[in-house]
Amino acid sequence: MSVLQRDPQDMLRVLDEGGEPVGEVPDLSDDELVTMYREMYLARHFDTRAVSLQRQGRMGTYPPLSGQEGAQIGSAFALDEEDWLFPSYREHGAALHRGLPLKRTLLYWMGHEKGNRIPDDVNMFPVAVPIATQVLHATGAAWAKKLQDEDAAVMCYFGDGATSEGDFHEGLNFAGVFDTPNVFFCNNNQWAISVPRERQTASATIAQKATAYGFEGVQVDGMDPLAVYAATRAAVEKAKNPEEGERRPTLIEAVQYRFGAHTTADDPTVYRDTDEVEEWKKKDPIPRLEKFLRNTGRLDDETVEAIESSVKDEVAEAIEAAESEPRPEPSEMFSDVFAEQTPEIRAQAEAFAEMYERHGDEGFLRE
Ligand SMILES: Cc1ncc(C[n+]2csc(CCOP(=O)(O)OP(=O)(O)O)c2C)c(N)n1
Ligand SMILES: [Mg+2]
Repeated sequence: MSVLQRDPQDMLRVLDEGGEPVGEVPDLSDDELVTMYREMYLARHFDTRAVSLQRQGRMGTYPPLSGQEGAQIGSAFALDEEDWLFPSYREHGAALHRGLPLKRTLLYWMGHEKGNRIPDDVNMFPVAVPIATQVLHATGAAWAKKLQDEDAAVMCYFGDGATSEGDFHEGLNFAGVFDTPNVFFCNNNQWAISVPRERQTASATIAQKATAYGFEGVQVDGMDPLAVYAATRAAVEKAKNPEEGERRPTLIEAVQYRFGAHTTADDPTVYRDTDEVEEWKKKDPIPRLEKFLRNTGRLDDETVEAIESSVKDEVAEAIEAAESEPRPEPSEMFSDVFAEQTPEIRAQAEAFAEMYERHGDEGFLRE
């Protein structure tokens, strides 16, 4: 487990910005490495199209992931079939690797309740918008796995901003004490909307917070998919099969950057310099992995072109499928909050129906 047994400030790296190995390349087959590249490419193209759909009024608010593909795909790649994934709201890339159809992700951000429905064969929870709440769910799920003697790790994604929530402390503290099979994966993308990383915590790293909970914390270059894979794989294996004296949980801090806006509802130029964005773009995970794969003879022009064209078709088909669903009724937002409607939700649904009746679609949207 030497990958995890390191100083939390000693960032794990496998590829440098030019795609040259600077650490041990993980044991993945050529096919797996090319698939990893394809999925990152797919996530980027999906993201570009989703932002454009929102700009055209064909989708509601959307949180872009561009820049974070290496962290998302590299980490999801390290999960086994039986493991579980608890996302925040930005993990469309990790979700696609896991098998969530792109159409579902589009439906979710188009305001369809159907977008919340996870297929039965995908071990994943729905999007969590309230910051850090999924940390508690993931810790509870991992505890259940342990009590039921099931051999599964539980991966939980959250942002740098989430580490300031009480839920983060409660979840990680519980995981340490009850020794649950959790992988806590912090996508430190330097910003929590307009709050920069240095205003989030005075700790030198987020990874070092694990020390206080009694388990390992590792900082990894989040724009290096192979380093992310290596750290996550070691954490997943330890969660399920710890060695004598090892604690199951791990906190991984993946240092990265979101190239775009927090969501399509915000304007990042108001709070950050374009120079900063340009500096981080030099670390882009996609060309980095592409250079490595080309240099080692695993990828050539022909394969890249085939990937580009199949990805475009796949995204176009998903958009067509999502847009061919009938528009949801606004009242549907109340239907799946609980299995059985509570009196509070029923009262809200009734008040909403009355207002809708009175003001109609247009009047309602203006209010
Ligand atoms: C409990 C709660 N408080 C506030 C918000 C509003 N909010 C939405 S995203 C966000 C910032 C989260 O930043 P971070 O955890 O770094 O994740 P990122 O968006 O960068 O992926 C906030 C404060 C919320 N959704 N939930
Ligand atoms: Mg953030």
